[in-house]
Amino acid sequence: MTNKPTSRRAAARAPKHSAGERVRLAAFGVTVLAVLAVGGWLAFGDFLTRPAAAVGAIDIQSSMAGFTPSTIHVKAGSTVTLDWWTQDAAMHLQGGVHTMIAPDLGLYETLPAESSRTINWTVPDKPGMYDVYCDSCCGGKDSPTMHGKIVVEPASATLAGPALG
Ligand SMILES: [Cu+2]
Repeated sequence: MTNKPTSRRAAARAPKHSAGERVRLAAFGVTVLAVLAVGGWLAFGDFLTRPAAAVGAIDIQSSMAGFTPSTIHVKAGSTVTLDWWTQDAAMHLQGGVHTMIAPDLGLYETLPAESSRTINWTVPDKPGMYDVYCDSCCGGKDSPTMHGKIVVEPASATLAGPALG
């Protein structure tokens, strides 16, 4: 006398997805991929489309959010290369440009809409922390958002941030 309860129980336990469940699982997978793709594009879109910075240069973006990064470190007396770029359209910018103004450091530069430019700048031998601002968009000098900092380190110092010198 034989019975086979084991195989019957195994069959009952085996996962069996109905067609409806398979469609729901597939839809879930597609949704997850779509969310990841959109999130990735939002997070990294700028990196994919922006111009590549030259090796050793300081990459600076101007946008409606101000300068990115908002603080840079440079060495007193050194000559640094700033790779400055923006994706903003001219209609958002006074005179069609972003500006980079640091009166104490002798900086007064302009950047046309949707462009990039390289500035070779000899940092004055004046260690300290200086204000830099854009005066041609989003409220300009009066808007805290449009201000950044340039930290001029003594020539002998070890630089803390992204820097050159
Ligand atoms: Cu600006």
